Amino acid sequence: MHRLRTCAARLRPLTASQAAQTVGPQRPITITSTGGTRTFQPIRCYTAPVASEPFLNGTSSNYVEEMYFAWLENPKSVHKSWDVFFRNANAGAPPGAAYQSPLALSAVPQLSSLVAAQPNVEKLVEDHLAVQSLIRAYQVMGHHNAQLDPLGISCVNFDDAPVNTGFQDVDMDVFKERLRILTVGGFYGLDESDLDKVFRLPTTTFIGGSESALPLKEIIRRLEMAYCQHIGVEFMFINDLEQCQWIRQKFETPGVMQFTLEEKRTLLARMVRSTRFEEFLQKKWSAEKRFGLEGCESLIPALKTIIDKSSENGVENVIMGMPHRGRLNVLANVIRKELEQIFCQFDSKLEAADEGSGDVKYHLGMYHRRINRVTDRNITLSLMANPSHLEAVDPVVQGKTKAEQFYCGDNDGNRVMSILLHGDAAFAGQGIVYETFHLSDLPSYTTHGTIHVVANNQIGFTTDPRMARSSPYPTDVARVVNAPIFHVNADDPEAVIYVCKVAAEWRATFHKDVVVDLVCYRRMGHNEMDEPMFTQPLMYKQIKKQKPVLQKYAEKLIAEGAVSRQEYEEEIAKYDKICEEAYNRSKDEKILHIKHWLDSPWPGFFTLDGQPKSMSCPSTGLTEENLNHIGVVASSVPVEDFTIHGGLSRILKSRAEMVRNRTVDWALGEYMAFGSLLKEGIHIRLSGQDVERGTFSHRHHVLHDQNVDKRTCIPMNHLSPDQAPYTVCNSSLSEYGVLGFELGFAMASPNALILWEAQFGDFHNTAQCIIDQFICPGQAKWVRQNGIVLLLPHGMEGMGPEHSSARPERFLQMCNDDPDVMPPLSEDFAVRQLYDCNWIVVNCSNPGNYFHVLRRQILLPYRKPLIVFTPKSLLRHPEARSSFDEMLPGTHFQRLIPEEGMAAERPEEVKRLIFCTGKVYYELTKERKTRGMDGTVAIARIEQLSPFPFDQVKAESDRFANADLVWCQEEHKNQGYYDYVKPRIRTTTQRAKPVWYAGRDPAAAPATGNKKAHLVELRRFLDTAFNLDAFKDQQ
Ligand SMILES: Cc1ncc(C[n+]2csc(CCOP(=O)(O)OP(=O)(O)O)c2C)c(N)n1
Repeated sequence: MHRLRTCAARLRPLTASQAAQTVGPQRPITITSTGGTRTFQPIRCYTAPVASEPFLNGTSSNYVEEMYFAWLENPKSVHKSWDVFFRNANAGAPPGAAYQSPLALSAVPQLSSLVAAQPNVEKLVEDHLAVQSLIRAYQVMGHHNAQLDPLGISCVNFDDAPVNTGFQDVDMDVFKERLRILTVGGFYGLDESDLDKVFRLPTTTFIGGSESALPLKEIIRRLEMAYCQHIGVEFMFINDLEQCQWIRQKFETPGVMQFTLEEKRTLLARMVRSTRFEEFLQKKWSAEKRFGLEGCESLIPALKTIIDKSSENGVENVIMGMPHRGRLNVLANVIRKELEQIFCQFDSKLEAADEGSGDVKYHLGMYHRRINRVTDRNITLSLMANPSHLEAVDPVVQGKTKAEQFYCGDNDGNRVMSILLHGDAAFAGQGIVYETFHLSDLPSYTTHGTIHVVANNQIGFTTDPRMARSSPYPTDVARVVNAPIFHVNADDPEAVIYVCKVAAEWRATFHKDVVVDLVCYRRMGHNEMDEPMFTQPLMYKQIKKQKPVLQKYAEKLIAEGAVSRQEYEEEIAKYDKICEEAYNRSKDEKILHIKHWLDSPWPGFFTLDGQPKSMSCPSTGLTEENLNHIGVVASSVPVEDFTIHGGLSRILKSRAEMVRNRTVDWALGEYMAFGSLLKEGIHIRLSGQDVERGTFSHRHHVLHDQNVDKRTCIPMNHLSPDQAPYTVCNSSLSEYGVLGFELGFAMASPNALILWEAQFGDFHNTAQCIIDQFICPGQAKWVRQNGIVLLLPHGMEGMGPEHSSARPERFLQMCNDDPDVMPPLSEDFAVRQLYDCNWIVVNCSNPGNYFHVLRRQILLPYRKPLIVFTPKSLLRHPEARSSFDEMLPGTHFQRLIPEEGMAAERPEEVKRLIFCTGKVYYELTKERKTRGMDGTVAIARIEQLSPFPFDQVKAESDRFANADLVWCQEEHKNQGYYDYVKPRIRTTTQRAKPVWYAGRDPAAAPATGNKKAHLVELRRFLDTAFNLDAFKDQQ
């Protein structure tokens, strides 16, 4: 079989794309229509294919392949000219020499015995090849000629002589013109005289239905019907024959787009709801922004069809993400949020309940479980809350979907799925779309197929597509993952719901992404207050003439007799009444509750009022036995006949040694935290670039058999039979996408520890949007807690401006604790303070404290994001170790590690108290020792930077009452922690003492690229830190 494929492949001519030699820029083309003049970029045009045989071209390959397979089975089953050709090719004839025309055959003595020519066979073969090519041309390029634009002013083919589309009676001139466009100039030798000839249909088409041969005229008509009406199917780039065949069957089979009366009436009713909802809002709140759906009303039946069909296929949970456009309509008519809850969002007089700062109405999320009326099955629908930042929610939806699949054991995505909606400009422009697509087929990130729906209103705010993208369609990004793209004219609701059905079936069949491109228009401006005529005057003149789609569809059904005018009007009146009644009820609402807009409830985690069940955190320590057990697993290979790398054996041995000595290094401390939580039934997922081994080769959570390819072992999953599963996964090289994904994963359940590790801390800035828009303010905007953990390697180690700083200043600047107010101290101060903060920022100086903070993350009675600045050189620093004693029952995370050395013995004699955080502590203690200042300088480590340990900092400065106060950091003065800690330390002393600075000078870059300069800077700030006169002249 393999040989057969290779041989066929050798015979196959190059495809157009393989043969492409130049992709030359072309002049933009101007199209004039009744609606005005628009200019478009031309599509990329490839040069003519280079065939390996003179008569072969890119589109005849399937035919030749079929012939070849038939010949292999029985050489007599094909025409003799093919027989000769295949024999010669198999005998190794070079390209161009294998084919012998019948005349030449007789002239070549050594082949003369093989065949004798038949006069018209060559023409017959050529004509069949031409028909085959024609069919293929429609399959490949037909979408360029489909009538996709409801306004009729755009033409994706960008040709200045657009052909009439949808012709049914074949006019040879039109046909030639069509072929010229479809085949980039080729005409295949077919002529008018061929139109009535009957041709056998290849197996790569379904236009014949039950017939295997058709007259050319009918072939063309059927191809036109399948590919050049209101649906443009873009799929021939998919490199899977079965998938291509599946799509061909769905769109080519005659009569495939039939709807029952019932379906048409349901569709009309859905169009009524979609249209009248916007009209109702416009009538009641004409001066309010709502980003209405006018011009793309068929989005609502589109989504409902996808959901119905998916529910029919067994899906029980649909997670959706979408931008502003039509969001309220989707909430009302797809998710079925109570209308009064939506309407009261428009009431500016309503007071907000004090649950956070809230968000505008077209960003809020929603969760709803209900019965799907079409399938009569339960379905849970959620729309994720999102920020204004377009497409940022995409990976979040995927992560949440993956988590829901994980928790219900849905390994193939049969029960849980995601739908992502996009605007055309954002889909083409935002890189996160690409990052999200690239997660779609990765084992630890796949959600087994997402259905993407693009509300392609052919404009982005004020920008035309020709300025918004360099690709013909806004959807081209989907081609990278071989997702089929169904373009559809949104003014044809039946075509829309047909492609949506096919999209849902595609997902259910292949578990891969698919795109529905709803080509529509935007009746109003970008929002209802906006004037579109400033920038798109001709387009909007056309839009003003455009009959609304509901009206068009209703007239069609009335003309067909599917509904009467009276029934249609009753349907409208019925929905208007529903809206009016809800509007009246909405006036009874007195308070706006954001919690009504929760997209991810955590049943059972909070009290019924949504409060934490306690305000305390138990000890995060473990028994000696438990520590030992996890330590043993961490230093062993729990499967038999598994050969690990020699270097790793040494690492495991040294771990075993540490366990015997009752100590942990960084990696082992992390192991203890993860292992114990897993044993307590908490799922752990650690994701990021190269996290399995660890960027710094310290972790080694996945062992690789050195003798068997791809054989791996995760010891953490061998802890105990009833443990929770551990997922550790190397991610794609993405920060924005992967962090968004993990954030979404963490939303699904509070009973899991989800960690994202940046390769180096500074790389988090390519995911800044997820941090700024979701992690930092998520709870305040959407009353939604999240316990995600960010591990950000950080430290000035002479590695240059990059790879050094995780930018602590940025995280700290976004903390919501007040620098100037000393919070009231109480017994549960530490837990309360954590409850009130927007996120927790820590820099642990030893593995024991890291262990505790990870465990605390789960043992707290609520969830907050945790930002951990993690070390690099400390991973192997001999002093950065912790004893089991610091991790036993009764021990806790230390927010501040006070001075415990010689200075603590006579605190009154201490002249200086240095506060610091993280790795610089080790540099300070070394320097202090060298200078013999252990008794005069105290050093306290602030391990939890935010919320700031006001109480413990105060206790420490009170203890060393005669000392001056210094903040020492290795970062530059305008970076790091200084600006954050200084006012807070001053608050603890009631501003009685100044807080001096010892650290690097202000700088633009986070670190120098020069190792020597790095060391000089270090020396300088250490000198300052220990020079007791350093600040005298500043006093
Ligand atoms: C990341 C980001 N950049 C810019 C904006 C500002 N903005 C809001 S809507 C919009 C146009 C979006 O166009 P499109 O994606 O086609 O959706 P439409 O509004 O046309 O439905 C822009 C630029 C934004 N919200 N997000």
